[in-house]
Amino acid sequence: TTIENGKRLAAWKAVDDMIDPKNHKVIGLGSGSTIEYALHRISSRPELHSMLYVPTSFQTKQLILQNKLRLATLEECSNGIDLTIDGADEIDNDLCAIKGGGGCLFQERLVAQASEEFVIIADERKKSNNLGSKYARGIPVEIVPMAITSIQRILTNRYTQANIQLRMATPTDKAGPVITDNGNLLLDCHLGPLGRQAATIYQDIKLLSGVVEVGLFCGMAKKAYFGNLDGTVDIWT
Ligand code: DER
Repeated sequence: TTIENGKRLAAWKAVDDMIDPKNHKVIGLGSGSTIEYALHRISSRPELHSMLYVPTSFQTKQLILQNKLRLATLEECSNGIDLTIDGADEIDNDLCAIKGGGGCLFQERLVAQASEEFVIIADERKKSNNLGSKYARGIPVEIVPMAITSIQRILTNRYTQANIQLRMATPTDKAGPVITDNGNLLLDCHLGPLGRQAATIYQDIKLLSGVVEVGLFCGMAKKAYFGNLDGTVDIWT
C-alpha cells in the first residue's frame, strides 16, 4: 500500500490504543500530515468527542474546528494534558526524534512538555538507526528574526561540516522566508548523522540567545507507531 496508508494505519492505531475515553480529559494534537489521520479517527469515534483538544499550530486549530471537536488552549490546561499525539521527521531506536519539518516545533514542544504521555505517529520512512541519516533537511531551529544572521554565523563556525539554511517559502505562495505561527524564522541545520550526540547538540544550540526551539525531541516520547507499506504497524517503545 502507499505511504499515506502507512500514516493512516499508524494514526488510527495510536488513537485506538492510547486515548482512554474513561480517564483522559485533555488531548494534545501535533502538526503535519500524519496527524490529520488521527483527527479523522477521533472525529469518527463519538466516545472521543467529550474531551478537550489542544492544538500545536494554526493548522491543527483549524482541523480541530473543522472536525467540530472541543478546542482548548494550552493556557486553559491548569491540570496539564493527559496525552499528546504528534508526528515527526525521523525517529531512532531511543525514540529520539527530529521534528519541525512542518515548522511547528515550538508549540509542539510546549504541548508535549505539558503532557503526561507523548506518542509519535509516522510512516515507515521515518524509522532510523542513526538520527540525521535519513531526514535530508537537517535539524529545524526556530529563531527570533533579528538573531538570524548572527546565529547562522555562530552555527556555521561551530559545526564546520554543516549546511545551515534559512527556510524559504514557496515564492508563488509567499515571497521571502517561512514565518512560523509565532512570528519567527527557521534555520534548517544539516549536520549529518548525529550518532549519540542528539541530546548534547540540542542543549548546545538551545542555549544560544535568540534560539526559540530546536527540533530534537529526546527522552520525550513513550511510544512510536510506524505504519508500514505492507499494511502492518510497528510499535517502538
Ligand atoms: O513539524 C513537525 O514536527 C511535524 O510533526 C511534521 O514534521 C511531521 O510531518 P508529517 O506527519 O507530515 O510527516
